[in-house]
Amino acid sequence: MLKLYADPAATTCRPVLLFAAEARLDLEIVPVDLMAGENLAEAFARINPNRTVPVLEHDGFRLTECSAILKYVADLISSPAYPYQAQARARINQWMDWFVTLFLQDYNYGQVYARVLPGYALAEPGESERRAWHLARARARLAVLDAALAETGAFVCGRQITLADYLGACFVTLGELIDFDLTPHPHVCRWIAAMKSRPAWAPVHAAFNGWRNAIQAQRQNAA
Ligand SMILES: N[C@@H](CCC(=O)N[C@@H](CS)C(=O)NCC(=O)O)C(=O)O
Repeated sequence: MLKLYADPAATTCRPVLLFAAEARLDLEIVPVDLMAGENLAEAFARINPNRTVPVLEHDGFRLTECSAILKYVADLISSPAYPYQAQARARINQWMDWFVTLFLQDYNYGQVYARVLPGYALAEPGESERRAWHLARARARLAVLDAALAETGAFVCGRQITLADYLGACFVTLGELIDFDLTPHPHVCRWIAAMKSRPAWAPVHAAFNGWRNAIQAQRQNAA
C-alpha cells in the first residue's frame, strides 16, 4: 500500500500528486496542512524529523525528498517517464538535480518564498539587494531551461514527458504566487502551457490555485 503525507498546495508535493494521478497510482493521501503547522507536531516529526512534506510510505519503507519519491514510484510501475536506459536516465537525473538545487535556491527561495511566506524574508538591511541578486540568477537559470526546451521542441529531456517535467513545471508555476513574468522565456511558457493542458493538472492544482488566488486578491486589495 502506498501512502503519501502531503500538503496538496506545496511545491514539493504537487509533482508527486500529478505523476500519481496520471499514472493512476493507488495512493492514499494523508493531508498535512502546512499553513496550520501540522508538520511541526511531534507526531509528524516521528514520521519525518525534517518536518517537511512529502513523505512516502510503502509497506513499512519510508522515503522523503520529492525527487527520490518520484523516481521510486516511477520504478515501481516501470514508467516510461523514467526509462532504464543509462544515458536517458542520467539526463533526467541531471535536470531533476538542477531543479532541486540551482533553480530552487534562486527562484523558489530567493524570489517566491521571500515574498509570500513569513520567515523567509530576512528583516535586515540588504534584503532587497539579496532579492535582486537572486532575481538575476533566477533569470539566468530560466534562460538555460528555455534553451534546453528550444532544443527539444517539447519536454525538458526530449520529445517524451519525463519525471523532470513533472518536477520542473510544478517548481516554475510557483512563480504565479508573485505573478512572476515568464514572457522573456517563450519556450518555458510553451512548455508550461503544455503541462497545464494535461487533464490531471487542474484537479491536482485545485488547492494551489486557491492559495494563488487568495494571495493575488490580497495584493489587489493592498494596492
Ligand atoms: N528537499 C525536500 C524539501 C521538502 C520541503 O521543504 N517541503 C516543504 C513544502 S514545499 C515543507 O514541507 N515545508 C515546511 C517547513 O519547512 O516548515 C524535498 O525535495 O522534498
